[in-house]
Amino acid sequence: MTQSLEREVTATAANSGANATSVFKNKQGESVAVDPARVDEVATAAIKALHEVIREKQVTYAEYDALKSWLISVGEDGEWPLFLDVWIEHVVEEVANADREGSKGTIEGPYYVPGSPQLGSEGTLPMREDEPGTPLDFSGQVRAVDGTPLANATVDLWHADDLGLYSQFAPGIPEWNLRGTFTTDADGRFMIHTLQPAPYQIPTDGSCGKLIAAAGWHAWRPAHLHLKVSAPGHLLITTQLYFDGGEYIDTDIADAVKPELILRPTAKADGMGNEVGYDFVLDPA
Ligand code: MBD
Ligand code: FE
Repeated sequence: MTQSLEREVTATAANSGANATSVFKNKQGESVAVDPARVDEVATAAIKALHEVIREKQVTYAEYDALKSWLISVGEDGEWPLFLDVWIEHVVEEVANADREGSKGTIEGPYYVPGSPQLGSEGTLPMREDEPGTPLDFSGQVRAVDGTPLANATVDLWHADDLGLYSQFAPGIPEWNLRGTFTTDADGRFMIHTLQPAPYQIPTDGSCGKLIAAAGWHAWRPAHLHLKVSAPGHLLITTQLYFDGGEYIDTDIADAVKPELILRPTAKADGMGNEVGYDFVLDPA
């Protein structure tokens, strides 16, 4: 068996689901108190919306039982983070960031881990010696909405490898592979050396994969870079950047592509891969 086939086999839904669940639990800590009136309002509306679907689609008992088994398996596979981030999060992001003037955000997804290696204003993401992919020089400037460059801003970047796998969520990949934290220089600038990622396929062997297959959908997200950009006194922006003309760019299963987030890399003059620039504008806190 080739190395890549072996990795595809061992990168199971249960494996990445369990990791995504524990990463989320760490982030969440103790659950926050929520106003009962707000729970009543939102939970009542959500349950009512489902009732409407059942009436409109004339859902049968067989279908209700199929839903029940599927929901049970989403929990058993640890795929609640994946399910929610693929099909629900983009609307939460839309509502949360509707009033921002700065750069567009988009969903975080289930695979962010805080605390990646600090690499200064210019550096190379940690990667294996034989890491496959086209080199990409990704540079830019972080600014306030009034145009002031923001020195000491943080640019936290993470992305999948050439097989679409994320370190810490698939076995056999070094801990911080393709994850790093950069700090802008006195002019608000950064320069990141990495590789162009490949499209990402939702694990097909878990309950999310079963839903996708049962519905006849495709299971793919276009190739993307994930970023969190922040600076003191400004709102943190969680976003993703995509590649012009890339596969699935118009049919992202997670519905998280926006026209403002599409990069157009060009070949470097020295023939050493591609380069692209992208600036981030942060709203005041
Ligand atoms: C991903 O890589 C991702 O970014 C999202 C949003 C969901 C699943 C996998
Ligand atoms: Fe992703």
